[in-house]
Amino acid sequence: MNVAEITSEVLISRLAEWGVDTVFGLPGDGINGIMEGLRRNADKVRFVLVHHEEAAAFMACAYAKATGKIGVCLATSGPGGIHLANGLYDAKLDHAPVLAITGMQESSVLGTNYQQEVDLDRLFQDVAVYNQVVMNPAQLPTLVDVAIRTAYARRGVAHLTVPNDIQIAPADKDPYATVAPVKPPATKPIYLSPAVRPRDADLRAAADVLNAGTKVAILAGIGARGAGAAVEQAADVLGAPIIKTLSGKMVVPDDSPYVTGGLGLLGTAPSEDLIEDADTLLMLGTNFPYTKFLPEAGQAKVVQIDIEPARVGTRIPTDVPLVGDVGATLEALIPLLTRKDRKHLEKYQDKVRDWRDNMAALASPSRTPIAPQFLAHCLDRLATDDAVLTCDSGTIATWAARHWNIRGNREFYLSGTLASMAPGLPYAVAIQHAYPGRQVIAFVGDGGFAMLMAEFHTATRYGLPVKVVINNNNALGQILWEQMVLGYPEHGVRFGEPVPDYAAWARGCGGFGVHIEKPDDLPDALTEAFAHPGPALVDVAVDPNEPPLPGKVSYEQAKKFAASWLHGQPHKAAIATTLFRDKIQQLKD
Ligand SMILES: Cc1ncc(C[n+]2csc(CCOP(=O)(O)OP(=O)(O)O)c2C)c(N)n1
Ligand SMILES: [Mg+2]
Repeated sequence: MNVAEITSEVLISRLAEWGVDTVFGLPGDGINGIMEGLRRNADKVRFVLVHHEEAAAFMACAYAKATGKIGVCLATSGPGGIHLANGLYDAKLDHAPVLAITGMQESSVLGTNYQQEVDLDRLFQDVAVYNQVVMNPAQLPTLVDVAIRTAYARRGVAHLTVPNDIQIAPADKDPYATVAPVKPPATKPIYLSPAVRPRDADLRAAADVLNAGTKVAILAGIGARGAGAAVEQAADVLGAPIIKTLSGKMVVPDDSPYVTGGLGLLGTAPSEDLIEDADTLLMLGTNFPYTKFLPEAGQAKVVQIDIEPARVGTRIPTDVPLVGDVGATLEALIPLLTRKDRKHLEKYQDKVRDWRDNMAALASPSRTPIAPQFLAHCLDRLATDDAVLTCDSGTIATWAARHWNIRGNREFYLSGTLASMAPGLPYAVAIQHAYPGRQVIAFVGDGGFAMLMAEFHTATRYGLPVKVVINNNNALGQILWEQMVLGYPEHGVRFGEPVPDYAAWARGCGGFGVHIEKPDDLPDALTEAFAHPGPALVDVAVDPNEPPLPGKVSYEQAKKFAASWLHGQPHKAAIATTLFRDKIQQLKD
């Protein structure tokens, strides 16, 4: 039997022509026509069935971040679409090109408060850079082309929502009379990114500022990705240490002689010192939000390179804003720079050595309960040189920032600007799907894991050998410390008893699962999990009273911390031992 082509087939086959090979989603009565389009194109586009649409959106976001190609997610009308929202905001805030496709009630009932009727186009008005209801089969495939091109060009979320009747309408149907001179446009599935390089005069002005500086600092963000060699070359000529934002961690290896580590609450003391000390700052592809950790206005001359004109100069008064691709711009800028002596750089290399010694002391295996730093250190030591680490928001991000080292071809992804809980596991599933041969590890909090833990079953169903390592403090650890730093005793942040058996969940899904409480058992458990051919989970009970201390504790922070104690902070003894023991450990080593 010859099956007539339906509009959804045009939608999906156009995605394939754009090079889309995967759609992450979950079916529903609002997208049964689109599912049929996927079924008919199953040889070209794989449908990955998830357990929660939020995870599908995180997966599309991670797929885009890791491959550079558009990530696509699919959800049904009403609740399905609503579930996508958090993952789509993650893509928006981290500038990842994502296409969200949703269903909508039949066009004949729209506006009648029909079952599940939610105006998803209105709901996504804020998150989307392109947002359209498909009203007529004749709009496809053009709207797919415009949506994807816009998502790439504006680095954000495009949304197409398709009513049920349009999804299964004959693809060649144009049911309405057109009014002259209208004719649907014919378009092609192609986008080529422009090469952007600043004007020569602006490059000269930037070079003048950088050449005049005596203490230059570089702050590199994810926008410098792919330009790591040029960033190090600039650091070499300028004798300038490199600070990396957390999102930009993989831009330059952590063992680079120029790197001082991260900045901000989960950064390093040498990076903070450097910012206080610098007379010139070169910002590369970063929109680092924590202005409190940037130089005071007037302290340093600033040159900032960013691809987005509106972003340059939003955080700090910028003397020379350069709009351009970081790699292309540095290539043009470096020949204009004069070489500086090594004094400033060497001072920070000494500080970094001391800082690393302190961090190593905190990662001691002799601390019980297991120190989260020891866990992160073991991960770092035992993972491959091309491992991809995904991470949740929470104290885990601090441990990963400080103890997970970028070396070889390692990569690192997290929800950078939205800083959402729970992306670690869905990110890992999507990245493993994109790179089946690579070691992909999700380093997650117990709070974040519990939110989307069903996606471990997605990994086992698809045979995706992701490794999940839970930094299990049985608490919303990050918030516990935030409350204390505000001067308030903790409240509503510990999960208490009974403690769930996440390892049993992993085994129940058909994967490897183990629960670890003793430091001595940890390296072997990780080794076994990493060697396991399928998905594996290591649930590690870590010390819940281990504070993710900032690189430099300020007097104000210490005072507030003390206030929370006076106001009745529970677990004081355990926390005191932790803090005190750290001091002893640092003094001893
Ligand atoms: C969706 C969402 N809800 C709440 C928060 C606020 N928040 C940030 S970190 C955190 C604690 C996370 O707990 P867990 O995943 O166990 O990590 P931990 O801090 O304990 O290492 C919370 C509640 C958030 N960022 N995202
Ligand atoms: Mg936790």
